[in-house]
Amino acid sequence: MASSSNITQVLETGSKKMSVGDYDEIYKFSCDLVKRVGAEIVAASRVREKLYETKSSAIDFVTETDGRVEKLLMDAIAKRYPDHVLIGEESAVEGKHQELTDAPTWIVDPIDGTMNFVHSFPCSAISLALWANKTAEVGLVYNPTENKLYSARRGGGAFLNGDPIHVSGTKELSQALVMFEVGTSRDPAKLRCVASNFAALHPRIHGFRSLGSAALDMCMVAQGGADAYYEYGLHSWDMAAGVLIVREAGGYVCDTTGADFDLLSRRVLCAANSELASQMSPMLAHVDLPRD
Ligand code: LIP
Repeated sequence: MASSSNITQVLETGSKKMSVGDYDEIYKFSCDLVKRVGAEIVAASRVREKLYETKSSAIDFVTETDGRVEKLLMDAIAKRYPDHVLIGEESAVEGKHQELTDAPTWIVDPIDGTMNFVHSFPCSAISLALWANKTAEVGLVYNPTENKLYSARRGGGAFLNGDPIHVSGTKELSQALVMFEVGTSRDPAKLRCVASNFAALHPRIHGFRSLGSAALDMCMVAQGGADAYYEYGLHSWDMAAGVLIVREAGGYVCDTTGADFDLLSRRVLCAANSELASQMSPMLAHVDLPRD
């Protein structure tokens, strides 16, 4: 796992100075927390028929487990770091909108891949990230049913269950395995964008894959199992940890237009390298979505 003994290095954040030692502690705390709370998801997964409600669309699901896991994560973080800001998927849905500021901010998705969780398709993950000064410092994506913990610290590399991971070396789009998601919206403009991008890319790549979890798709790029991933319609909590894991695995993260990545923009393009991203972005059709 990443660590640093240089506890004298001090980094400015919005509300207080954070040392590398602080981030070491946060990293360890976060790894322990997702492992502990992930057991709740495993236990709930054993129930075959799961109750769910819908949120933004008829295929955007939330379960009692999403809310309970988010509360367990948020309560533990608030107890340990009472002056840090919290942004959570389910809290946001309840109307607790939280701006991203320079302050140390935890961004929490209790179950990324809720549709998978409802269907017992074993690709769901807790996504937990700490951002400070609008920069990702710590990112964890934990698939508890498969006991896979992807983790990264800024400048410290990316890991799967403690072993270093790296993106693939694929630079040619014609050789690429590309991940994408249809997403949880049935908005016609969004679906036209998804269909158009599929049609544009499909004849030019090796193939498409989808895991049904944005966070796990990004981790698959980070570990070199896929070469790129793009999606429209995401939220900050889907991407906050995964983008750091991709970058720390040596990958490239940008906006789907090729511009700088913006966590609140609802879209992302991750690739094994900038060469691959620059072949993809001109081919993608875009859709305007309200910012987070
Ligand atoms: C969902 C992702 C899914 C993606 C959706 C959404 P949720 O997150 O897992 O892969 O296509 O845009 O972000 O709602 O399950 O946390």
